[in-house]
Amino acid sequence: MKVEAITLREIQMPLVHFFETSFSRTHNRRILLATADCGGISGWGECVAGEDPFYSSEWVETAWLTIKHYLAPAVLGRELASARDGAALMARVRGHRMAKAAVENALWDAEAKQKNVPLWKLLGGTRREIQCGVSIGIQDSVDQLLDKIHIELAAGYRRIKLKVKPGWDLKVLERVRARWPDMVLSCDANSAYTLNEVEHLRKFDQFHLLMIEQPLWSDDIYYHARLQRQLQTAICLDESIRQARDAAAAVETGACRIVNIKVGRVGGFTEAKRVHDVCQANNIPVWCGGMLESGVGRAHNIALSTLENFCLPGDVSASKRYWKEDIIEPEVEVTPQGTIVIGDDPGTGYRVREDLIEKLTVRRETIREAEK
Ligand code: OSB
Ligand code: MG
Repeated sequence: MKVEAITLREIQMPLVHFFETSFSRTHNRRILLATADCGGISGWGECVAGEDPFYSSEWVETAWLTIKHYLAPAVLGRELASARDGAALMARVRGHRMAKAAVENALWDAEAKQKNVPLWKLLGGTRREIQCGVSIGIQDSVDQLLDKIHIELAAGYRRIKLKVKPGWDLKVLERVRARWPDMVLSCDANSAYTLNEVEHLRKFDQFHLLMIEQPLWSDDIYYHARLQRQLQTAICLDESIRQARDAAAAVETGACRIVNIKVGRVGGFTEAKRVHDVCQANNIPVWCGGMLESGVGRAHNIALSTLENFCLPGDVSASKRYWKEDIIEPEVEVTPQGTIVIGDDPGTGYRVREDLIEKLTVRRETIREAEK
């Protein structure tokens, strides 16, 4: 597989409903898509970097420049035996994992198409149906939140995750639990607390949450281990796990009992598989996180979720929860039982709607070997 060109596109898509976390509120997504042209086949990848460097240090502009100046030149013109080789060629660049994942995942997509196999099989997946949960952002009122939860439970979703922050936490959880005492519920703080708030965080235990995601600093493992010893609720790490070595350190120190795997956060499918394997070897269940992806990234998350140790419902939900019209066909649909059924079609099993992408594109650039 020879990589002849990498094309970057920025598309803009308004969310059906704003999404608010402890760090920001998003109404409109700027999404960077990367395509890798390899011998007449185009593989697609999505960069999950945000509009701002608030979830992590990466954002759309750094990803664009890093791919253009370093990552695309590292793989262009090279004869790759597999997408995994692409990851190795880009390894010299430190960090910039979301940018790397966009390119590497485009190569995996191309490889699956070239070999005429489903991407999920190429990744080593086994599941034929995956379990879905939803992540519900901070709302303007608790009543609005309760309405949203009601809608998602009626749609069949198997786990509700609520975004929390100081001032939108215990009182909200109390009202939610009062109405649904038994539903599978978790929360995600996106690093909104510190160790000064241990007593406060201990109060979360009364709500019997499946987990509390990333309560402390986004780059921390050690203090999460201290916190985990003082909580009954399982800690799940998201931001802190950037590579398999972090997962190993988290396991060794007892910093979490569950891991959220986001393929963009860890730099691509190759590292995501390694994180999965480290967790599996240590009996740590994992689930697939989301970054408000368009259909391209969503389809990749679905493929990843078929790996064996993805045994908890992921933040992988239907296209229509985010978009009026998604850029893949068919759109991602969730069964009334809250699952996504995995097909046998080659590649992701979803066709990329290039006509629609063309209309949504605000900038585009193709990088070729000659321009190295
Ligand atoms: O922490 O999981 C997170 C969205 C943007 C940034 C960070 C996170 C999220 C979500 C949304 O929780 C998950 C989804 O795509 O539905
Ligand atoms: Mg999270």
